[in-house]
Amino acid sequence: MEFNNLNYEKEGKVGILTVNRPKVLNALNKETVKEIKEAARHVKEAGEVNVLVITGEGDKAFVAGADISEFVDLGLKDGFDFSRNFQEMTNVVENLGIPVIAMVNGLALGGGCELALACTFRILSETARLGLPELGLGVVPGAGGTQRLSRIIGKSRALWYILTGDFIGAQEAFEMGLANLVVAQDKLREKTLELAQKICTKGPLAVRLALHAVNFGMEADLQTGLVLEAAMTNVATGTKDAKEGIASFLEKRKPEFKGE
Ligand code: CO8
Repeated sequence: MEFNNLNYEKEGKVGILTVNRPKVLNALNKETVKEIKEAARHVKEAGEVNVLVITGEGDKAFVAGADISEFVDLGLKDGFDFSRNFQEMTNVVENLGIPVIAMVNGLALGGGCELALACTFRILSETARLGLPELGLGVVPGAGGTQRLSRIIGKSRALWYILTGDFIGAQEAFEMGLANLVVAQDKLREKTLELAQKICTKGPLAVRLALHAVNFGMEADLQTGLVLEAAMTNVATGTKDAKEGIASFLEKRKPEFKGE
């Protein structure tokens, strides 16, 4: 895949997508948002990787938000489409069908923080900071931030960070369950790939089904979620991967999953 603002590489069954606009701290202009959506769709359709990592170029920023220079001409009716375009990007990432790890190498602000919130996991370098500074610009965190931050850290805490614009340090983020792991900057890639490789040893179809059960079940009431869980379990038990996983256990060997 060739892009103007992204790099894409593969390490085995792990895809690594890097936002590459370091001069503006990897801020997302319209073209980059379009490219992230295209890259995510390609990853989904090609089925070549079992985990996707998203990160930013350099060691200063993951993504410092939407590109503010593109806000200048926004009028009354434009904000809705602008927001929905960013939401499409975060929705595609959240529902990719494979785990997506935000490898947060620095500042993740505004739309960058919202991109990280849509990922399955967030691994932060010790120097990383997250924040939703949009209200200071007179706009709203419109890339899913008002909804996803509240769901992850709770309504009251989310409102605190949205209304104050205070940045959240890496350790603080870990303590409130917003970061899954905090590591030294020079170990960030290694530890992220370690997690990605661990997930790659699991049955890929079961991974996908579990993601669906959690992502969609969480939005429903408990009994509906449990029925969804049972349906996902039923799909899983019919796969060749499940036969292989169970046989490998009984035969005391490692499973060889084919995603079938
Ligand atoms: N957009 C455009 N350019 C940016 C952005 C950005 N978000 N962030 C940084 N840059 C540019 C700077 O303008 C600067 O460019 P130049 O060298 O040409 O002056 C360069 O990157 C380096 O930045 P700084 O010199 O400012 O670096 P500092 O270390 O001094 O400061 C900060 C770093 C604190 C990150 C500072 O750059 C900053 O505050 N940036 C803006 C952060 C921000 O407010 N992000 C949220 C944007 S709004 C958003 O994301 C909304 C998404 C949802 C859609 C909403 C619908 C309306």
